[in-house]
Amino acid sequence: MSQPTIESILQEDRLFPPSSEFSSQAHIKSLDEYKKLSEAAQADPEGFWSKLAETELHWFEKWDQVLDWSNPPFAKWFVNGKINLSYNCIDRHLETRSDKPAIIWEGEPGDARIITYKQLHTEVCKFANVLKSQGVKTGDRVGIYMPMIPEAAIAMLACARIGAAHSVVFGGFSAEALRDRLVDADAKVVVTADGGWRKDKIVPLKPAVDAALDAPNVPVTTVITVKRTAQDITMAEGRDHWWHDLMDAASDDCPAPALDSEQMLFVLYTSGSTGKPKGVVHTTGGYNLYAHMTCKWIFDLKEDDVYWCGADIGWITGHTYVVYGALSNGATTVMYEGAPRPSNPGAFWDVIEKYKVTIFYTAPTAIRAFIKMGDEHPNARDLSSLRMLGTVGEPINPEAWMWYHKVIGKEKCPIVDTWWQTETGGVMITPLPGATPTKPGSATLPFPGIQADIVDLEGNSVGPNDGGFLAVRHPWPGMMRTVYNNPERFRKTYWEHIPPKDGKYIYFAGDGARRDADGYFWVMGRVDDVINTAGHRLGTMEIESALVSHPAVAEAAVVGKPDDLKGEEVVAFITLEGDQAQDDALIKELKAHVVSEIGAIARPGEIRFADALPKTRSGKIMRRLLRSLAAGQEIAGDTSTLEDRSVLEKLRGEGS
Ligand code: 6R9
Repeated sequence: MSQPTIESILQEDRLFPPSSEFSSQAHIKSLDEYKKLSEAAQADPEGFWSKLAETELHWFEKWDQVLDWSNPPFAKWFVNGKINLSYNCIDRHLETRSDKPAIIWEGEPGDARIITYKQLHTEVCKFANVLKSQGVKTGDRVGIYMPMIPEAAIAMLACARIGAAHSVVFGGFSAEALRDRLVDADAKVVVTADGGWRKDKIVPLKPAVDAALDAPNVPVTTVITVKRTAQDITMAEGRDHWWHDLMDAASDDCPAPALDSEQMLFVLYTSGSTGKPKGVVHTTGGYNLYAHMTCKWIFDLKEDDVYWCGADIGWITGHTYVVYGALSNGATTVMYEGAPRPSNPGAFWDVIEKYKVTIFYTAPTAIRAFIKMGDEHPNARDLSSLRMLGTVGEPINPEAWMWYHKVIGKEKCPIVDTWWQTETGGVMITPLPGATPTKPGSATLPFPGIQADIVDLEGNSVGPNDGGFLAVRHPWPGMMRTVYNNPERFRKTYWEHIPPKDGKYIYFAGDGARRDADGYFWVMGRVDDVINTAGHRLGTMEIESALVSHPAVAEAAVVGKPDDLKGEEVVAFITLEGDQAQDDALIKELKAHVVSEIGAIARPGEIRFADALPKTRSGKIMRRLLRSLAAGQEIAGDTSTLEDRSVLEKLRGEGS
């Protein structure tokens, strides 16, 4: 096992065509069919998407214009169309699927619930009425800070139903991180739970909400709490309500209103290379279509599938592929609260066996952890229900791909390695399982309608096998619309690294990639100061700000270091104020400080003390050098811009 090294990916030349058995039953049955679709979409993108919007979704009123790109980079899709995402995910299925399981939920302690489409309709209507009774209106923002329980999906769908934008904050984020996001999104209401179960322990969520709200600038006036773990919590009179009390009193009559296609659907925060996390804004109609089509074709969704996307709803993958894409297609989606843990390392395989899961979608970091835990766990379960597999979140190393293929897929399940981002709304580069021959480590080809390319900084396409920047040349319905309250940041981050040429705007994804002679994309990882650790995106700046907010720290520089399990691990180089003792106690304290500022996902694996950090003459920290040092590599490349070479000598001495 090794982390995704460029060497192992460059040596990869195996090809795995889909079986004829799989292809013959698939939505898209051959590479030829894929190519025809892609060519049609390339020739007339608007025609391609509008035809699908018409046939695949319910609209209360049709649009006047498919795409308004007159004010780039601000796109509008299905202009003046009227739609309701919750209607498309629930109401329209009631006639034919009312008793079909919409959500199969398994709690970590072994409790379980199956919620049919009819029941989901009742719950979502009631909670939409609860939100209204708390003063939530179309256009307002609602914070959601919850474990993986059905109420999380119900809360999201209820917001979508009334046109309030949700802002889901991953339950692993700290109170501080939650506060930042609630303030930025200007949320009035927060939906939470007393706690959630993870690795046999209670994650205390409501206490974190209390701490987050304990500041004068937080706009939240109402907290709604689901009772999940039943430990003692405090309830603030007037502000805090139990979910079950409000639900008991709520009517289940809440017809879905016709909302504008561009109604803000959600704000989801994600890390970038500068400043605080940015609120990625998605809107209703285009996102609905993109989530629906990608979920349908990439997972080859059929009526009888039991589909399990293992992501947490705190991430975009949970939004698009646990909730919206799956339900819009009328599928049965599995939600699992827990994680593999010492008391049950085979927890995931139990879920697959118990519910006869047919489609399983997870992250390479999880696959590498499964490999480490041992083949005996999957081998002891009946996984024969599986018919296809997927991965997302980071490049998958061919070794992990082969293990997934053999040990989980028994060499019969196509694997889709899906490249995409919070910003893109849905998958952008991916195999279609019945059509695309796969190569371990490659996300293969763009989804039909996606004009992905690899370019230099002038926006010119680079040649086969040349490295470059992953970019998209034409808008797509699932694209983010802006950064919440910060349109300039949207423009700068995504549309100006490659300057528009002749009025043509190119979306800059922030990833480096190459394309081989077959046109297959090989994504190499971020080209900016974003660390991808265990499939989670973290900005180096965010962690650095957390570190320097500790009184002992003068300066901090954070880099990623290759890691077998997580892909990358956080390594921090710091200089201290005054004559602080450089000892283990301080290291422990600083790690805990980062956890309380951001969350456990950001805990540095390593903190190294330095007398000074390597800087250019203009004062910029040379992270490239620190990355090499952290990885234990020789310093390659130019160091002539380094202001003080002795800094490097010293760091090298300490690092070895
Ligand atoms: C969906 C999601 C996005 C970043 C992206 C890239 C990395 C995601 C990948 C992949 C290689 C894949 N990434 N999928 N890299 N192959 N199949 O993960 O969204 O959390 O916003 O992260 O993740 O670096 O730019 P998000």
